[in-house]
Amino acid sequence: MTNFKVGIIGAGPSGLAMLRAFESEQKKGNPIPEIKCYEKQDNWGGMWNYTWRTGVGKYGEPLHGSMYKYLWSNGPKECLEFADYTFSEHFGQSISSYPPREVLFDYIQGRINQSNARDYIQFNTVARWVDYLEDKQQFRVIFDSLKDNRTFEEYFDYLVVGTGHFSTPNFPYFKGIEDFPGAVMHAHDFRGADQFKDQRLLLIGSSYSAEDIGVQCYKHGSQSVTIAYRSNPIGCNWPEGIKEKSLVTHFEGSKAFFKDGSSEEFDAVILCTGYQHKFPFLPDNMRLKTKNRLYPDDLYKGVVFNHNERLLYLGMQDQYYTFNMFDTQAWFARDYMLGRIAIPEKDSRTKDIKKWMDYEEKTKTGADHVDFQTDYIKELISMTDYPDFNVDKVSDMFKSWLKDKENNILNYRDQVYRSVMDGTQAIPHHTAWMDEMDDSLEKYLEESVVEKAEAI
Ligand code: FAD
Ligand code: NA7
Repeated sequence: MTNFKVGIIGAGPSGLAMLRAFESEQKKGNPIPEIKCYEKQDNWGGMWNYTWRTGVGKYGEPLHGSMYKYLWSNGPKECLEFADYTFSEHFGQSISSYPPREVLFDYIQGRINQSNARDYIQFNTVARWVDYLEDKQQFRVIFDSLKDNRTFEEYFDYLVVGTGHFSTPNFPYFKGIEDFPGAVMHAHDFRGADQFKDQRLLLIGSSYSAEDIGVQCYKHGSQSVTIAYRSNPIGCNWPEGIKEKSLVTHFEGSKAFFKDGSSEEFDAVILCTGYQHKFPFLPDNMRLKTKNRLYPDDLYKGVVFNHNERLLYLGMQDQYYTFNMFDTQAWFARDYMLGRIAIPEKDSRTKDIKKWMDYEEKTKTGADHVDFQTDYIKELISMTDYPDFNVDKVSDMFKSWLKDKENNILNYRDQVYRSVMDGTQAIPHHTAWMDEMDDSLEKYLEESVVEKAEAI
């Protein structure tokens, strides 16, 4: 059955994967439902659509972006590569394994530009509220068209939420922080390391944001970087100038006090304390309530909302795999909506969710987490015609990446990997990552060409 209507909220990598999944079906000559996608920003790409703004966007909406200048991929690109559109196909040459932000954005756009996906997307349009009409078995969604300041509503048989979950800060309070004289911000508002040059920087949190913002600031000339952890230190081989400490207990002026009894003066504080899953457009009974974990509760196969089978979520997991995981979810979502995948009754779904959550509970190390997400993706791939790829090899690459980071956090981005999608061997970037200050697409590609020519 295809005479139904699908609404997609968000045109980041997850929302775009949903569009791509339907498009691939259409290309086979099969009918697809009526699709509409709504994106509050003026372009697609989600997090990868970088903005210099902080706080609110140009129409006064809470700003989505948490990306910053100088961000280079924090994992090998070979681990996130689309199975149906490779980096080699896009760039026509081999590139390094850890490209900068703009290069990854270009890659995302390359795939979607091959289609008429833009025709399905209404930009500058924010989902404000959703009701589920039991009698009609439809969602009524209220939108605001930001450009012309107009409210309107649409009805859908299925609703796909792809609004991301690294946008609304988790902003804990530390006693005395209100009197700290220097800059205090959350990682969400961090736009680049420049302003922290020569400063003594304190980062609170011990996950990806703390690790990467710390290393970026070190690279761009901060005087010192101190990372304060709550549960576990990151535990890399830190260079002189970066160190880890136990959690901050309180501040007195510019001095931070730590759990280990020590204290130290700082010039700036960045809270790298993670994000909240936030869905202000959804009522409580449709809202996903979870922290950042590998298997959020209430999502059958990580996608179908257990309390309303017509509500789907994409990309809500903590992420090792990203772009290709969103694809596998979108392909599953597509086939489910098209009636090709039958899902069991609620009790069985609940049991299946619990099985995965129990498995997650047993994971301890980074390698265990990678294995978990690898198994999850394998299951999804086995259910659809998403191009099969060697997920075990990708899993091995993730594990090497974890080791590379542990060994040397400053040069792991100089390592190169081989694509499992088309066998292309990445080439080293011409300049060591620590010395490369220009992260523009032009410079990156220009230099890669030189590198390639030299290699011949
Ligand atoms: P998002 O990219 O967040 O996109 C969600 C979209 O939904 C946005 O465009 C937003 O405007 C829109 N939206 C939100 N609310 C509404 C609404 N109410 N109405 C309409 N539209 C709405 N991943 C990697 O693979 N490699 C990396 O190096 C990497 N680095 C990262 C660095 C940072 C700082 C962050 C925050 C994330 C990073 N990620 C990285 C993970 C990144 O989140 C994913 O790669 C990817 O962007 C997630 O896609 P998404 O579509 O699920 O969410
Ligand atoms: P994460 O990965 O969710 O990590 C959040 C971190 O914040 C984690 O270390 C938490 O410590 C820490 N945290 C949370 N609350 C507190 C409080 N109250 N006090 C101290 N520390 C706290 O978020 P990230 O921003 O690092 O990464 C998100 C994405 O952005 C990621 O995918 C990257 O690609 C970029 P815990 O370990 O729970 O004790």
